[in-house]
Amino acid sequence: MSGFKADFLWGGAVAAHQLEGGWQEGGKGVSVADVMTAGAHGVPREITNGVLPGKNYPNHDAIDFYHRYKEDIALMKECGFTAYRFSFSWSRIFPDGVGEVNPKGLEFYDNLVNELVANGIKPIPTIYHYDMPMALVDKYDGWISRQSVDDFVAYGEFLIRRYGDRIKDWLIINEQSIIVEFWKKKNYVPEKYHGDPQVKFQINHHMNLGQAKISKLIHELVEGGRSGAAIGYSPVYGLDSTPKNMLAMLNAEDLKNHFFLDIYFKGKYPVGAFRYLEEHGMAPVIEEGDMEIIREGMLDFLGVNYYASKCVRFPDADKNELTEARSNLSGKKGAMGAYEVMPDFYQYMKNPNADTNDWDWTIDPTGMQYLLRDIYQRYEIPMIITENGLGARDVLEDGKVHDDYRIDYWTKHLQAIHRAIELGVDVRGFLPWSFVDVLSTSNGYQKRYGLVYVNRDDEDIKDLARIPKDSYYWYQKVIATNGAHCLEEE
Ligand code: BGP
Repeated sequence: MSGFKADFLWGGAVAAHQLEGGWQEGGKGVSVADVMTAGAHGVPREITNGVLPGKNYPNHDAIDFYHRYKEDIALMKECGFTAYRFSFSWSRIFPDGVGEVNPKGLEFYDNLVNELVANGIKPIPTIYHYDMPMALVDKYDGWISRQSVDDFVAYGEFLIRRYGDRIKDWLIINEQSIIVEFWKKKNYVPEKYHGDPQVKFQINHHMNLGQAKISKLIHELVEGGRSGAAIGYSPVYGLDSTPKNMLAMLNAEDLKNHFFLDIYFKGKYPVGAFRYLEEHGMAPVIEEGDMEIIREGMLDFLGVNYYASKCVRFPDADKNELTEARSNLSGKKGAMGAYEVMPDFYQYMKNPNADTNDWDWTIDPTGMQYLLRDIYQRYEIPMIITENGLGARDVLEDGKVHDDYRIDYWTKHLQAIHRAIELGVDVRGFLPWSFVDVLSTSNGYQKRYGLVYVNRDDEDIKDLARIPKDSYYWYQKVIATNGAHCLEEE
């Protein structure tokens, strides 16, 4: 018997720039995601200053959802989806970021939302998912300028006024935690700022203000509207029980997790982490009235994006200097670029007690139960899993993809969610990453996550055929039994 409630939402998640394509169609403006190259084995994806000749930008066509959304929604329906997480592309709606709205862009989202609703699939949108309009970067360096707050709010207000009758649950910003961690990869940050890590916390503060203002508008303008954010969340484990390593765990939890959730649900920054940033010259500038804006726009629910847990120790004396995280680009286990160090606070490291995927992301279903219970205990808010999945090099054999490793991953994570629910945590839905193979933000098309395979790779867009994987048919059964299918072997 499944313990998932009858109205538990089952679906999948995606983001505009990773699947839509049509980067210049229907009057769309350029976004920072459009100037991100493919990269290759060992060669990082690069954000270029504009679209440069001779470079490969794989999101320009992506998987052409822009033209194929009906076919894709039919596949969602056949799988049994009751919800779908997607993002609006800011520069498709406002090509210049502000000012004139683009009617063709709106028409696309009108059609998409209506098609979902007509198929009984609840649309759960993200307002901002890594794709700042390039026009605003050119104008004032994007999120680095405080002007971005007003422009973001104008865009958000436009969306909630237009779709608030059909859309009640809104995710405002995707993964501020990851935007801070990889601040030069998930944003276009001009070179002149690259040496100043304070900038990433300033960007984050501007996002907090914009998000809070939009949250308040959702409460005022949308009848029954609920505001949320999707956070990239990794529970942090201490390497061992030495007091220093346990302290490092607390430090990392504060700066990597509570730093975001305390803003969303308590309206303040955690004091210890904030003081640490002040001591190191990295704290954001907070203007008078800012914290009031944040308190007035607290969120109603949390979208949890969980892939992997993290492990820390107190920094070794010879490693005790500010170091930024660098991902594993080759997809060779153990080739992780660099682990983050915050001096005298924490040092990230590989967890010696857990396995990883090929890109060194820890595989840890227990972490799912751990984080859900921890977050619920601290904030007592409803949650939806808005991303969870396994990146792998799937192989198409005789028209089939046998991704039993992914079925195993999701089965164990769903069992962990179920156990957390049994223990009283309020989890209302599962929207794994990803419904379909989309462009990975760090590893192009080598790394796939979808329930549905897409026939393309980094260099060749081929025929973009959609081929349901074994995990798709497994998930169909999970949904049909409201979760019981994945609990059978618990
Ligand atoms: C999250 C993002 C998604 C998605 C996913 C997988 O951080 O919200 O957009 O891409 O991670 O990560 P990646 O694409 O880097 O493999």
